[in-house]
Amino acid sequence: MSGHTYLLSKERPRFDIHRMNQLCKEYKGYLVEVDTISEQVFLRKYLRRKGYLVDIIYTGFTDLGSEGKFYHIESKKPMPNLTWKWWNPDNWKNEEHCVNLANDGMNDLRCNAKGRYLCELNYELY
Ligand SMILES: [Ca+2]
Ligand SMILES: [Ca+2]
Repeated sequence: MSGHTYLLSKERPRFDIHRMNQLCKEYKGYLVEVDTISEQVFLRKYLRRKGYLVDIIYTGFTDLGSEGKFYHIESKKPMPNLTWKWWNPDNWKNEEHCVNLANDGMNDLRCNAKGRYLCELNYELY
């Protein structure tokens, strides 16, 4: 969205929400906090156009410590009403506490899969 910059990791390391959020902070950002459905649609279209949606793309949302109640790891604000993937969040095997942005909606998944992660900066880089 305007006034914001998004940085997608080149690598697909094993995810660790605290570590990756820390890496985003090195750019004065945080793991992406999708605020509205229009931001979700914007990001989905952008990532799909670039061919990145074949990968897992982790966001900053989690329900660690509050099963079923998703919040943002940095702002601690509740996750807004975004479009979820069909049948999700399903907390599959009671192991899914992080959230990735997929083509067919947000999905909860385990917090240690290998994937990309998206940082959001509250300013324009270019
Ligand atoms: Ca969960
Ligand atoms: Ca799921």
